[in-house]
Amino acid sequence: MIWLMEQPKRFSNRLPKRSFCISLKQYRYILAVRRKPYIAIDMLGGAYLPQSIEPQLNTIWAMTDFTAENGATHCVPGSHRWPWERQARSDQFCQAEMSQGSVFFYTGSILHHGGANHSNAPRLGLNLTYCLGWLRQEENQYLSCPPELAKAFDPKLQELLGYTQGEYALGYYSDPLDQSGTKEVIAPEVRLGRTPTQLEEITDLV
Ligand SMILES: O=C(O)CCC(=O)C(=O)O
Repeated sequence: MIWLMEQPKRFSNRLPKRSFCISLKQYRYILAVRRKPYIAIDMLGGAYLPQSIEPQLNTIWAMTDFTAENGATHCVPGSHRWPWERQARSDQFCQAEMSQGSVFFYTGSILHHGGANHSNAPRLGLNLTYCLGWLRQEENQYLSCPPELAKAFDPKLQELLGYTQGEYALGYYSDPLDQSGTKEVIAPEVRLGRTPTQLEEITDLV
């Protein structure tokens, strides 16, 4: 640990850096939603960061057509520049109507909500969101995708999940059973059976 803090530059140069990672992944299966919509901002760090910093980018992939009738995502264009507490009027929302296979991009501070589904079929979407690599992810990827599972993933996906240090002192782990005192600062990739530098050889994401 002391070694790490005293030689940050040297350590830093040897490690790939993760500039962003997956924050959340979830399927949305919207049947008939008739309750009052929950209007969301996904930039959960909003209370801590200046508004000029947008730490999150979101995507929703349409697995079925997204239509006005089946509740295509509602959002308020420009609301990422609004003060945190400003409420939207219903006439300020527009809908991300799109055909199956399309993707809707919106930043973490855009006001949005899923719409009511008035059709007879479900609306299916895949919501993948990304945050800056030095932030805590919305979904705890290390529990959702523990090393036993992540080992089999493509290295680029491993990196996106967070199995790469975001910086020299962001994300290492210690071996709790080690009594030698030599395994206090281990790169996460070691749990996946490879070294950090191997990633640099196989990916251009760093
Ligand atoms: O259902 C949707 O289309 C999006 C909903 C959503 O992203 C949310 O509720 O945070």
